[in-house]
Amino acid sequence: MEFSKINNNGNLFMKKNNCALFDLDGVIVNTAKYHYLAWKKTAKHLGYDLTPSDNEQLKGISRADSLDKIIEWSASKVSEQEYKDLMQAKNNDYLIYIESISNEDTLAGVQEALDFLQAHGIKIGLGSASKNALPILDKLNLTSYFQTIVDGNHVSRSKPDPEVFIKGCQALNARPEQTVVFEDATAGIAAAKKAGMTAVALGDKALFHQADFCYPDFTTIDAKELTKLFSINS
Ligand code: B16
Ligand code: MG
Repeated sequence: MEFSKINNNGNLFMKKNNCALFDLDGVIVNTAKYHYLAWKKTAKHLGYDLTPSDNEQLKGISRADSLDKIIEWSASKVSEQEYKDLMQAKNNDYLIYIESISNEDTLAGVQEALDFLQAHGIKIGLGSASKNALPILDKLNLTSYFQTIVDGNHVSRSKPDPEVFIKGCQALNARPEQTVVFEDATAGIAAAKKAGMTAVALGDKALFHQADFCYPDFTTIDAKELTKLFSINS
């Protein structure tokens, strides 16, 4: 998004977006489906049938916050030890699902977008709730695009708290109002807006009331759209 501002000297100047923060699960790679399958098993263990609509509320939030919600929905009582075991079991199941992912699993259009942004000098960072973000990026062979990686190991508050995006923006020495966030979760869009950033949603428009822009996926965010989003001179 391009902003026109009058500076202290009364001159007109243009502010361009120069920083891109990417969510991981559901934006770069469809690991969201594996989180869903693993949580569905946890929920079943607690006697609850997790639905796709429940799952929308789990997207983008931390592992512990996700388990808390499932325990609440299933009206279960779990001991401290059982809680730890459920967390571990879910992650073990998830790790099995993602074991065989490779560069071919990168969602269509993502690598082209990363190439375009990199070629145009846009700072690129990752802002993910996942504690498994780094091994996933490595498997996709995308790690080198990211000048900073902020993930679930670096934050104490889960999306919709803006912490993950604020940290990413700071690490890149960028300004929130010049940062564009790509997200697939309503919690992530809320976090981006709280951080004062431009929020771009990937998915069904009906889900994202707070987003500044919404696209079905990265195949529709081509060079022309990126040029607009970052006000790049072509
Ligand atoms: P992990 P994102 C999030 O990643 C997922 O959307 C969410 O479903 C998951 O619970 C969370 O990471 C924690 O993941 O269990 O791997 O630490 O969308 O913020 O990239
Ligand atoms: Mg996501």
